[in-house]
Amino acid sequence: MKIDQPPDIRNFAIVGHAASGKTMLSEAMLACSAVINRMGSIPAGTTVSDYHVSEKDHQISVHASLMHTDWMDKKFNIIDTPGYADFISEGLGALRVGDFALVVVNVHHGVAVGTEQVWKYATQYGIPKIIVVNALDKERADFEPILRQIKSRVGEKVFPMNLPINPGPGFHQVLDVLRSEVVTYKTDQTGKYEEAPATGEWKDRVNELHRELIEHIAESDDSLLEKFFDQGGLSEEEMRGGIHTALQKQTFVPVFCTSAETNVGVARLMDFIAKYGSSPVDRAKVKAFDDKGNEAQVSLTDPDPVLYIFKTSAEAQSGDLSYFRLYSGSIHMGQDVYNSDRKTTERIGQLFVINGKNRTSVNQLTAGDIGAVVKLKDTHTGNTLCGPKRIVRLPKVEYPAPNIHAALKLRAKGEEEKMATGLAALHEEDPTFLFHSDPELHQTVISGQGEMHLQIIAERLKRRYKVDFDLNEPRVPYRETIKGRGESKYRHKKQTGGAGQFAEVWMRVEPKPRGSDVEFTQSLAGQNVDRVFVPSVEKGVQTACKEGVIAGYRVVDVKVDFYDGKMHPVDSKDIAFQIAGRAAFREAFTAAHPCLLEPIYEVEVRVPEDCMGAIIGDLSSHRGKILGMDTDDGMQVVRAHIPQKELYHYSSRLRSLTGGRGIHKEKLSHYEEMPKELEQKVITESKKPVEA
Ligand SMILES: Nc1nc2c(ncn2[C@@H]2O[C@H](COP(=O)(O)OP(=O)(O)OP(=O)(O)O)[C@@H](O)[C@H]2O)c(=O)[nH]1
Ligand SMILES: [Mg+2]
Repeated sequence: MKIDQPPDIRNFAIVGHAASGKTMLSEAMLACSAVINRMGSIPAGTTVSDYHVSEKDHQISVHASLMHTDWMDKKFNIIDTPGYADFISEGLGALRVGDFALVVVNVHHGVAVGTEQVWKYATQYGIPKIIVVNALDKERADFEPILRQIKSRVGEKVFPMNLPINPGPGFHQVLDVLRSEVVTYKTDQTGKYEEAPATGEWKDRVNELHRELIEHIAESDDSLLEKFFDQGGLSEEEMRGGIHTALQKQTFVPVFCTSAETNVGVARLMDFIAKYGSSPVDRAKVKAFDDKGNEAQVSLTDPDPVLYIFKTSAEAQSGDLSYFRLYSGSIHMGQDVYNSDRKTTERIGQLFVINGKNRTSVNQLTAGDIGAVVKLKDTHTGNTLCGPKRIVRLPKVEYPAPNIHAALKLRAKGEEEKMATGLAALHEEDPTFLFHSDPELHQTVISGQGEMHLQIIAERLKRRYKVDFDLNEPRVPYRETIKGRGESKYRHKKQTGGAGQFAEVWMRVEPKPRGSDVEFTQSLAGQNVDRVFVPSVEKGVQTACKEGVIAGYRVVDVKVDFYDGKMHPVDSKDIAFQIAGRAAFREAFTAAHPCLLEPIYEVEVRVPEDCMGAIIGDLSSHRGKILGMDTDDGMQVVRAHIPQKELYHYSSRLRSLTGGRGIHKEKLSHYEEMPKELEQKVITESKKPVEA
């Protein structure tokens, strides 16, 4: 078996805005390199990458897919990622293990929010980017305005490595700037081409661009500049070394133009990746932590294996897989490794290289490579596996917090366990999908990155785990409190049949400041009540507070004082004082001007300038209070307080108000008294009988 050495490996993530053509681009790469005989299509659901049911149904990518192929003696590990912001976790995992990012921009969409997002993440991970402007075969495809737009966003260092000669329907010719050639592609999706020297105006254009390119790469190599002036031009050979370094330093960002659908321009892009693209050697040392949590380094040449698990997939028929990248050493079946996050030892099972749903078993993989292993029992996405001799942990991907929530209500009783198993497995597969069961409000809340995310998760739960349910608006955890003082003298007496019960509890309640919960005190003076009953009364009060008094919500911010009462020498007992304590509290509470509090969230909304009016209007009309505004990285940032009730589906509202360009973060801030008419609605609602 051929072992791929680190300099011969190209690990890259294909990222970009939704529907920019990433999946078709990966498909075209596989066709060029004859992994597949002919290209599949998105409408027919036949691409290698989008093989999951949800991807075929919705005609979008939902999962990151791993593919691999050979090109010019280099092994390409291609990770095609979804463009929808809802599935960002998949792209983050891919960028985490890629050595560079291929950022696809659709000529019709231009640079969009999705593009900016992935750009930011790739920058955070410190990997170079190569831009692909795709769909040049489309009606009215115009390359120059897009190039200008990219330059205005990214900077003048953006440089076209090829130019479309005949953009629009029938597009099949590009000017190869490096080689001064006109490349004519076949339009039968094979990606085959012929080349001829550029002449006339194209020749002039190439010379002009060479000069520009030299300037970009001269930062890494002065001698090139001299040669260029001596010879009046440079060969591809002469530029080669400089390009690789300039790409690493991102003193220039190459741009390619393609039509992924017709496989035009893709082969030469692959040539470029093989010759100049980053290899694991370019990131030979990565940051890690040792077993004491101190910073350490993992080097490509270290003998012990270090693997990062960037994805876990559950495949209905063929079993679960953990996808990993090896940062050092090698790995083979049967090898024992240590999971430094879980602190357990695991034995590596069958190893695979992957093309979409197809797996090819391999004996061994070595440093720099990407593959998959049959899921280990206690190894999860984000974990590091290492050799037992040197324990290290690689930094995990930080996923964005969820921005949408729904309550999951089972249609049939008895499916709770199936549901719990399903939810846990789905979370394992997708760390941005969260769930929790809320005993206070008797609901299971699922949370994710957008409406589409929750929809796809719900479909998967139904299909795979056969549970039937509805998704509803989650119940809001209101709170009950009081605005004034109240008193009660409650007598509990039961003397019919069996042992009697007697207890009398005198109680005072008064408000406490927000966020201070319930404080129970006793100030009994004489001997009217034995002190052994104080805990009983307290228990009764706690029960009442948990159950709520006016609308069934937990009581907070109240001081309760048990100051006197009466007892009976025989009939007074624990249970009697619990009952009296509970009832006395309810009475005193009711007399003390009770009211409801609602949870208020602090939101941070990031939107482009031109959306500010709409965003602020929307927040105000949903009882939001603006706390402040700021600019950051060309975006407007609005901070506001808004009741939780009004946040339901806010992420969808924000997307539609901003054309998908806005994002928000939310966190619970505090509780506040709510408007009277809304309070009344909640109280009335709570009196309705609970549905079976
Ligand atoms: N005309 C034309 N259509 C294209 C091209 N590339 C992709 N498409 C079409 O555009 C649509 C989206 O393509 P995909 O490859 O699924 O795009 P994607 O970026 O992978 O989309 P997501 O993964 O869902 O974000 C599909 O209908 C493709 O057939 C292209 O170069 N030219
Ligand atoms: Mg896709």
